[in-house]
Amino acid sequence: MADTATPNVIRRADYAPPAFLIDTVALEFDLIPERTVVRNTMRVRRNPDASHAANFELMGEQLEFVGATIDGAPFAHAHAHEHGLTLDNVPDNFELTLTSICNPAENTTLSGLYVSGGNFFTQCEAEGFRRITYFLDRPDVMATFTVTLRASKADYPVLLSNGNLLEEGDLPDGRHFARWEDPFRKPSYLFALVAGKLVALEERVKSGSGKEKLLQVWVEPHDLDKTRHAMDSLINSIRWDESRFGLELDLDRFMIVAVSDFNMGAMENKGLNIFNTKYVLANPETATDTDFANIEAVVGHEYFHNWTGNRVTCRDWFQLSLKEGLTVFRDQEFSADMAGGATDEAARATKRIEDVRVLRQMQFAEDAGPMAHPVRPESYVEINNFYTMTVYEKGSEVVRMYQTLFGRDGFRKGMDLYFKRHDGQAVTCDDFRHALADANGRDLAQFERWYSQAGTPRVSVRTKYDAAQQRYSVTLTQGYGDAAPAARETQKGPLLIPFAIGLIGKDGHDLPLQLEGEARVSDSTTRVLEFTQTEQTFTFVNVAQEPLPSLLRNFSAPVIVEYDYSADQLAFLLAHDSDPFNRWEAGQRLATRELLTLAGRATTGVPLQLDDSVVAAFARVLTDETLSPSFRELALMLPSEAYLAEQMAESNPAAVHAARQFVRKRLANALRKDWLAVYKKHRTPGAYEATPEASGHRALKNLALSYLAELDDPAEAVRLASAQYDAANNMTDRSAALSALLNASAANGGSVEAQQALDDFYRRFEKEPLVIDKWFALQATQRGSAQRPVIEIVRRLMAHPAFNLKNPNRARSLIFSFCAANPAQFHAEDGSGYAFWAEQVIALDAINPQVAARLARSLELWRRFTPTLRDGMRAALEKVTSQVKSRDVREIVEKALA
Ligand code: B3K
Ligand code: ZN
Repeated sequence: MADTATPNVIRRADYAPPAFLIDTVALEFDLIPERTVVRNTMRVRRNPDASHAANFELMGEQLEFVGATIDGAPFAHAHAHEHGLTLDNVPDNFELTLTSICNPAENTTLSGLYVSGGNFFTQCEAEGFRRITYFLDRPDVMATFTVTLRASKADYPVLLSNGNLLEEGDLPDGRHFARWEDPFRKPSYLFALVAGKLVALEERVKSGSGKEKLLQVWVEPHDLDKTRHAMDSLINSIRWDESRFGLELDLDRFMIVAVSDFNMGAMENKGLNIFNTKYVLANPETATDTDFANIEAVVGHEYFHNWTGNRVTCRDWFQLSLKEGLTVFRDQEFSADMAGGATDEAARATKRIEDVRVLRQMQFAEDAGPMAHPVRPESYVEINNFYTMTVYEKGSEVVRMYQTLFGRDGFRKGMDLYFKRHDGQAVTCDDFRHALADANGRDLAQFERWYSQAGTPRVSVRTKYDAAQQRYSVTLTQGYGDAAPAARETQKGPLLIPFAIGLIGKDGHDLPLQLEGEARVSDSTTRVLEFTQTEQTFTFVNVAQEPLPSLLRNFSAPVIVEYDYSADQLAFLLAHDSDPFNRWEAGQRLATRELLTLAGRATTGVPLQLDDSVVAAFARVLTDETLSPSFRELALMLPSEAYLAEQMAESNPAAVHAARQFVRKRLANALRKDWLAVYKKHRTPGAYEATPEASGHRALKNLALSYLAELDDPAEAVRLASAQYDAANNMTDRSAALSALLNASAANGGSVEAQQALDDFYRRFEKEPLVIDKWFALQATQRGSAQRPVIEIVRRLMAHPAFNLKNPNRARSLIFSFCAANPAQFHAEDGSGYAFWAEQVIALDAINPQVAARLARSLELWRRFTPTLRDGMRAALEKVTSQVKSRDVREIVEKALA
């Protein structure tokens, strides 16, 4: 890895340790929006483990170089250039002071130091620190930081940075200062500062060893009433990491700061997490149950990074999943434990189902397209493009498989050894795997392939029952089908797949399990088979009746399972499987199969029909009051249009939409009474509670409302939705009612009730940007009709005074919602969606390349669509390619067209 110049393609194989190391950094900031002066004093020495270099190359971007001194004396041989600064012939060990100037006010990229709402914020991961000062901006250079901030006291009364506050005081001319020290060595990407007019909710807690810790959630003054949930989530995260992993908060103070202009969800800067307001601010009137759950998850995620990411960090960015996959796994387990403890399997399954749904819809799609890459990528052009579903979500599945193989205790032993070996270091995914292997006395060489092979593995299953011998054999075969070329190139051999299985008898109960060669029956009725060969047969003995297999229980590996279940067998599993995940899965398989058949018919114009047995299977779930409401909601929700389109040989969003709408209408009309009964039964009168139970009731009730809105005569649904809208004491119910009103009237080109509710919603929440984001998103994702295409509504909203392309949340709420979450409207045959997409990618490219590159990705699967759509998408991609400048967007569109 070169220290400065940015070649086109960066390769993992080229990693080399840095020629110099930086042990300490003292930063001084004179914060002025248009012209911030940064003085950076570093203790530098040659790296004994690297080859000799005469010159010291530092990275820097968009900086004005002022001057350099070495050991206190001016240094003349410093040359600033486009990518940084070169210092000729430096000594072996020296103190270097660099002074430079940057312009936070004009920084619309939201990377580096920038101004948002009149306050200063930073975002350094992955390579933003070089936009603040010249540095060895790579994660394997770790230093201790002292930071002095100076600014106008009236404009920036609060001055924050990482670690502990050493000193603060007044300066002449109405300015003041604060000095912070972070005692832990860290890479530059974890640096942060915040300055401005903010207030904090504070809480003092004692950590496991009895030390007092100060916790703060900093927000703009008018948002202080929306911080309680984030604080509670932080306290729960601290407790959970102590009890589940024995990991304690290491600083005296831990701060969360909310900012409304932010490229992603949040950032784990040491002791000073900076968050998108979306993942901090919540009260019942403004935030939905989903928002509450997301805040808990993201607060947990960033907090857990304090150990998995910060105390032990990545050697280079190819190892990103070392911290992200592991930390996503930890936040998923945290949320599951918060919902269901260690033992309530049904409550835990709700979380598991939601996570798997995201994985399958988004990561599987990524893995089948031009951006397919292994969990540990081999190369990149722009690292910010590799904060992907694969690195995060598939990375989490890879970590989960260790736990599935070794159990919770074995996994914990591995984590303990990992910290014992690597605390304070910058390491690799291999180091993590070795710790897990050594702690459990296992050879995990084959498991390495999960890190180096792209593509979604397919496991096909054949079964055979021998009644005379009472033997049941399960033959598993693994491969990749016709994965994307990038995926094929990386394939080296079979994976170690933990394949969890159960066998179900005719009465619906699990059968006892005993594998051939084993002396006795297993304690559990679920077995994790270690599937390591291309084809492998597992034989169960003493199987008294022909069983129905329950395959890949709890989704024990990120693979696609192929097995020829009949519709009746799926209905049986949906009714009886003891594994709640697979119960849900059976319903999804049943629905997917039916929907794909119907989508195929829709393309040929054959009239659609739905089998009564499918309606009956749904009716059973709907009316089964022994199932938890949240499970029923998940089971009754049809697979998304995006997921279904992805399953077709040629994606046809219009056909998928027609099929899915047909089924929704059919289920609505056939089960009308049941939907109504469920709607009434699961209301949650009284004060709002954010508990999993209450939110389960709301989810099921609002799903029922959305089905009722599909009725041929939606008058009753409109009445219910209007009444719910008016009476709602929480955002979950209010936004669900608004959505039902919009969709109930879509076919007729809109209704008075829907328009009134929309106008009311806007007036009511005009001062709440996060709620106005919902207002934009609801309109962008609504159903359209021939007389009223959604693109027209979206274009009109682009001109709304509240729209602002520079604010990523707002851009996402309107543009991304339409381009990525309204497939039937976005993929209009006339290409109007693609033309809009191209305009917006080009406009965003000039403002914020990271956000533009995300939007650019919504066309990457273009080759899989029907010919007309394919041509339209190619033209739009070509147009964008010819006009954009950023490396971020270029990488995406060039890979898409390659
Ligand atoms: N580590 C950050 C993501 C940074 C993204 C940079 N483009 C948030 C997280 O995963 O916790
Ligand atoms: Zn993370």
